[in-house]
Amino acid sequence: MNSLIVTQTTGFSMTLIIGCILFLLDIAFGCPPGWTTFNTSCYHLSLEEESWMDSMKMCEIHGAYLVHVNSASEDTFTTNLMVTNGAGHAWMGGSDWTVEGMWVWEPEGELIQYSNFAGGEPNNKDGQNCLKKGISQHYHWNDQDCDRLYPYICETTNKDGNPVAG
Ligand SMILES: [Ca+2]
Ligand SMILES: [Ca+2]
Repeated sequence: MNSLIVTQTTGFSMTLIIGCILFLLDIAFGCPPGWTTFNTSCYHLSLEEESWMDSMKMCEIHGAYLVHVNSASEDTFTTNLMVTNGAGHAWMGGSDWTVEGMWVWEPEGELIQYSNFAGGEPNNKDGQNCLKKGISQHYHWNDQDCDRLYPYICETTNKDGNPVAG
């Protein structure tokens, strides 16, 4: 009887250990299910339309942030992600809420270096403070009313910080 309990306990422990190893391997070598790898980050496009604020919150709930597009290649990647998934528009994590005309990546407030605004944008029309891109401006960037509802892209860093193939 005792040996049966020991065997069951050992079996359970082994299952737990193997489960932990697989979990750690997943963290070390790729993005979670439903997330796409690009360079050192994982991305998730949500087709559920939310305000900029709720998009930000949903990303944070999932341990991520509303996407920071820091380069032309990341810009192209995120546009392709939108086109592939049929999202005509998407929120990004930029805003000029704090200082009008000073665009930063939220929530840290890092100044936006690379940008790809459409001609005539950002125009702050009726007080637009939130960053999006969409098909109507050929996926160039635009400042928009933060309460508008759009799909959105969350980004989180790959836990090992290294590019992952595939
Ligand atoms: Ca503005
Ligand atoms: Ca605008």
